[in-house]
Amino acid sequence: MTSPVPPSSPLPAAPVRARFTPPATRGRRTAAVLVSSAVVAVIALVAAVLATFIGNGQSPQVFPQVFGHFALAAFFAWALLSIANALGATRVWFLALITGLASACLAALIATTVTVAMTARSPFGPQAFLLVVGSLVSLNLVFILAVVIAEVLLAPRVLHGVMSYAPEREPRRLALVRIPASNLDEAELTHVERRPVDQALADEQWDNYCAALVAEGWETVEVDAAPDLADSVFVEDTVVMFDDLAVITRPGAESRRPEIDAVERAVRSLSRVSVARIEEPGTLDGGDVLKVGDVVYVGASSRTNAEGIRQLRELLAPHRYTVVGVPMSKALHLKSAATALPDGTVIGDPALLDATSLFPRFMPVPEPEGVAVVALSATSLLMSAAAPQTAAMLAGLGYRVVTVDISEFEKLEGCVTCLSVRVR
Ligand code: CIR
Repeated sequence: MTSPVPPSSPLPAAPVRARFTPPATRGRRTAAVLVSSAVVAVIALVAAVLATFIGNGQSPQVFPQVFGHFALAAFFAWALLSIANALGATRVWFLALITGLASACLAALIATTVTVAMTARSPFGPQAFLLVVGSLVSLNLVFILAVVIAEVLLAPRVLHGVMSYAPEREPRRLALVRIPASNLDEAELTHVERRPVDQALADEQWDNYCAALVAEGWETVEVDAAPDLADSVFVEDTVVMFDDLAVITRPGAESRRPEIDAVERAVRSLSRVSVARIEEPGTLDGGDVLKVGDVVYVGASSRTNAEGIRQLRELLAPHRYTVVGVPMSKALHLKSAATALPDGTVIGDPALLDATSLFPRFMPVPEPEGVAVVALSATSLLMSAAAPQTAAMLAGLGYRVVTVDISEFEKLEGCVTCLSVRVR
């Protein structure tokens, strides 16, 4: 976890894209074509056998006689429709109608020719020919009509259904992290005095932080290292995840803007993620974004401006989230002052918040370092070892509390939340 990776190269600005749908693979398309044709063929087989059974006074002897014939016709119809559907016959109804009709007639003719060849005394005479052709409007009529109707009405739906079928999979729990830079002493400071940082200890603390995530079932995904971007370890500020949507931020501190390119590359490497960006003149730090269920609280801080909040609101409008602006004048970020428990209760330091009344359920914590918790699951929390009273308080509320020492990052105004981004 501590190996240096080459610095990032710039990426072109990406337009806002709609929710990502993975393109259907060739295998999936082939399966969809075969299944949709098979559905049509089976429906026609059943309809034709039933119609013949009813038309012959519901005599059970009819079944063995006609089943073989219609099974053969259905097989040929399936083969012909598979070719037609693979070529796009189901895209428009009249194409489906024409190909359905042609395939059904051809399949019926072939099957009837085979049946006649096996049963008639002179299978290749004019009488046999008339019998075969005439079957299109007699014996095979229901079969042909059933193929046409099913090909027009059902095949496109089945095809689309198979193509877009996505079985529920156990979601992977991914967390983006970024190895500390080698110039931590040059990190931005806003509300605290500069104190020397022990670089080796910081590296060790970061390793332990990542190990704590892994131990709790999170898979860490490392963003390419940026050894000379002092604040790059605080990866939370550069991207915010909303289900499958990754919003690449535009950090409020100029020195932090070069951090985002490698972060964008990392999120683009994840499957099923679409990417949007906060654009100039908007600024937004991920540390100002607190998600509580469907509500997204966004701190209007020295790092996040009104335009940044407006853009985020616009990006999230088509999704299930509501953006609530929170005035922030006493702390670096909203999440430097408040975070949320898995049950949605916001915990924080009232002295650092302009207004606690914005949160429907708010609970003050006894230590400033205790305001930040990372919800590892519905029942467990990660928090700073510097807030033992808060840890005890939250354990008393039934949470399993995992603590990590992040003293070197706290010297840089960082907290447990800002060292990772959970992809959720
Ligand atoms: C900064 O001022 O940007 C960093 N020194 C600290 C960022 C901490 N990020 C966060 O709490 N989300």
